[in-house]
Amino acid sequence: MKRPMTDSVEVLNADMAKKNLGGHWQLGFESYLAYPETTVQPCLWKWKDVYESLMRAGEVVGMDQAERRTIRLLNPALKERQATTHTIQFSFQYVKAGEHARPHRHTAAALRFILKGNGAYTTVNGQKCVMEEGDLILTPQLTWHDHTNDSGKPIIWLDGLDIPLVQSLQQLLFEPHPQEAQPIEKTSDQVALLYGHARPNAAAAAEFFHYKWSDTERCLSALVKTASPDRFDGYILEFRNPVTGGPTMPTIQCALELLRPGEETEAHRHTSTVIYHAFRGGGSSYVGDERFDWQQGDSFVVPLWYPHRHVNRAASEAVLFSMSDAPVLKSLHLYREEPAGL
Ligand code: GTQ
Ligand code: FE2
Repeated sequence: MKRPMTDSVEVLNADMAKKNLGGHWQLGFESYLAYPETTVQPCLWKWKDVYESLMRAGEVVGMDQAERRTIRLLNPALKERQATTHTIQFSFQYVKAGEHARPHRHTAAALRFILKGNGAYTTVNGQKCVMEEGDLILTPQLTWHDHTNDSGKPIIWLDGLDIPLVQSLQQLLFEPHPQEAQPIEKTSDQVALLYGHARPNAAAAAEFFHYKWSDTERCLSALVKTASPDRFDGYILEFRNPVTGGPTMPTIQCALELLRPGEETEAHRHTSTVIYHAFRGGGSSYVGDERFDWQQGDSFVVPLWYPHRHVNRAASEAVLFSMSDAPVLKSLHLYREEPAGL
């Protein structure tokens, strides 16, 4: 090919652009940072605002109008993507007495943590999981799930889904179930018995979906009595897969952090992004330059690499539920953490 008589970087760049080519020299030096940078913003959502919107949705949004009556927390920096963080979508779901949310499945993995109400149930692959406050129920990728509220009372839970991650991998699929409700084959109480210290080999075919608050609470109070807190996270309990000992799900790690009265954690930062929800009590979290004062029902985001620490100045214990994308970072060998001044 003929080169122009007076070639230059500018002429070359312009000619390459016409052929879908680009030179490394066209990148700015801003792409050479010694630390990870995120567009996700620290953000706090107050329960009062969420609850008011949920109650209004209960009046104006029928189950025939929406596959699910959920309200999503939208990160102000991710308005286009309509997501809470770049990896996780956090929502609240409200199911009134007598309502049923029809069965479906999707490649996005989901989890529910029950906040208010009890006695309704989620059916996961034919397994009936009756919900109590503080229970964690998983619907891993492509498991069928529908929600039935025959408890006579309304119920509210939080949903966590890896939708933004699965979407960025261009793998988001959805399929409705052919029936109005899944036939029930067994209960999560029956299945739980198969995952004890004595267990059949069949337990390896993981169908453990239900962590009950009664078990979690016992574990938490034993932890406080027998161990010392983590310097960065207070008393922390991770919800592990009982078969593999690995993360809650391949893309999301769920945990509880308990802060005793007067507890102040030290600041650290990590390459995972965390969404917190105040399940019990209140406190303050310092995230970068922000200070979030939270009460029961509030939620907030700690974006990756932001230094953060938590304080409980109240006279009672505070318990934070958290969801993080750490398993993704770890499996890609991108997880790092370090103490940080704040
Ligand atoms: O309950 O099945 O928050 O499919 C988003 C998508 C909940 C659910 C959400 C869902 C669900
Ligand atoms: Fe779903």
